[in-house]
Amino acid sequence: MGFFDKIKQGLEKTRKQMSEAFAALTVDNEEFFEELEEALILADAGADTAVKAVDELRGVVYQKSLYGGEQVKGALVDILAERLNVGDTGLKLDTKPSVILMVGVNGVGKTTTIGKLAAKYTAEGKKVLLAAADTFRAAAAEQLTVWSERAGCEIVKHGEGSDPGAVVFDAISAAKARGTDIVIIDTAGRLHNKANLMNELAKIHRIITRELPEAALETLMVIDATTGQNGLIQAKQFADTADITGIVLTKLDGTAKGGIVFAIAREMGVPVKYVGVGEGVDDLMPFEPKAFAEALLS
Ligand SMILES: Nc1nc2c(ncn2[C@@H]2O[C@H](COP(=O)(O)OP(=O)(O)OP(=O)(O)O)[C@@H](O)[C@H]2O)c(=O)[nH]1
Ligand SMILES: [Mg+2]
Repeated sequence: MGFFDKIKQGLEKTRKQMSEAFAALTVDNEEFFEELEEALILADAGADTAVKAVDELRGVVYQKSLYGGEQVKGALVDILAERLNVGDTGLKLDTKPSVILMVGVNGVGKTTTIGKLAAKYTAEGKKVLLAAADTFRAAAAEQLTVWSERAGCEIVKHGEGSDPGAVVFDAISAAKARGTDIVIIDTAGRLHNKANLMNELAKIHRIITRELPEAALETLMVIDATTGQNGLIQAKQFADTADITGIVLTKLDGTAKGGIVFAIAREMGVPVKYVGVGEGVDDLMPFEPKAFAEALLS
């Protein structure tokens, strides 16, 4: 299944809301615009995005005398895609080694996303090394080990309760010694308290930039789409600590809140780079604004 179909399937619930709005288009334009705005808000796009996108669409529809579902959809796709264009959606991993640091609150899908990325890059012939820097729970390293075996890549781990910074240090040393292409670091989503967690992340970040000052570093914030606006509020607190370079939006399958991508683009100002559309190893898709907007309205 290609990008478009996977996304389409994942966005089924959000798409349903949008297509109900489009059903009103044939009845009366004003009713359609109202329903569209409501559908966008229901999809958690945020009131600001909903109002502005619909205003813009209203202007284009009247100005260009657009007529019928397909023409209006085409215009809306362009408007929505434009709102998602907040930066390069590709991962910049052009040094050897380069580093991906995965952060986010507990349960959002950090470890799973790392597993999927590890499998993808390993299949592309890259030498990948995972760093199990979530030492808070013993199960965390075990879960990452399973993914490393599945992907066929290496892993560096220490015992439960050990210093995450030490894991990162060891992983980087190993990467330098072994000619690793990509180091992917898993972090805890929860510690004894939040200050603790933020300190830990800051420390990990310092170790990476000290040990690999020239390396390409992607700090990816993972957000669970099913938590909608709440997830975004939590994510913003993390963003204050870590220098986020991209977002991974997980669990887009089975949520009616797919519109959250618009709120993320607007409020984080950082591009969504990947989306998770399931628990399987292949269920991670590079994010493409236009294809996403098209899938949303298809
Ligand atoms: N449906 C669906 N489930 C997902 C997706 N990504 C992750 N999950 C599931 O979400 C749950 C939590 O995923 P983890 O990868 O363990 O999350 P985490 O952020 O590492 O969690 P902590 O280590 O506790 O902070 C697991 O059951 C995953 O299978 C996705 O894109 N779609
Ligand atoms: Mg985890």
